[in-house]
Amino acid sequence: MSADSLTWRDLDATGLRFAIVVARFNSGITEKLLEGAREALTKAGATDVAVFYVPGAFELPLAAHRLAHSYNAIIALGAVIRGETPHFEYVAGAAANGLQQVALETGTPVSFGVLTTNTLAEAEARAGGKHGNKGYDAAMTAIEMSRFGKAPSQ
Ligand code: INI
Repeated sequence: MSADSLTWRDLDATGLRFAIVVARFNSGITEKLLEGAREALTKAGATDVAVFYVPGAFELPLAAHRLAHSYNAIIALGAVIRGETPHFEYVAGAAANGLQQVALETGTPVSFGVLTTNTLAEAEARAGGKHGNKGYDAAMTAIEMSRFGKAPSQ
């Protein structure tokens, strides 16, 4: 299939198992990301979706590592907001690097639905606001990568 002909509308999540891991920190944002992820999975036909919570984005990689062998893909959701923390770079960097490491070590797709923004308003715009919903996008990426390299289903 060419890059032009594949659209998210074509993605089929039937028969796949998904784990969504949600950070409770900035829960006003992360719950909206969760709504977006659930909407995408439901639209694509997923019926096997489990949701797990961790304290903050820093904990997402360990949770993803624990779950990686039991699911077709992991969707990691969090919100790291620069204005609220002097250690923004550490938390955001640890989440990004750690989640990538889990994917590469285990071979299980881990999608990065972690907002890293300067302000709460920027996060709101990306959690169901004018810039869409990053949770929705992360779920669609998880579906696509679950199918990556595998024969199309009949
Ligand atoms: N965790 C977040 O998910 N987002 C943040 O913005 C944040 N800030 O601001 O510090 C944050 N901190 C908590 C961190 O993820 C860990 O839970 C904590 O350091 C304990 O390990």
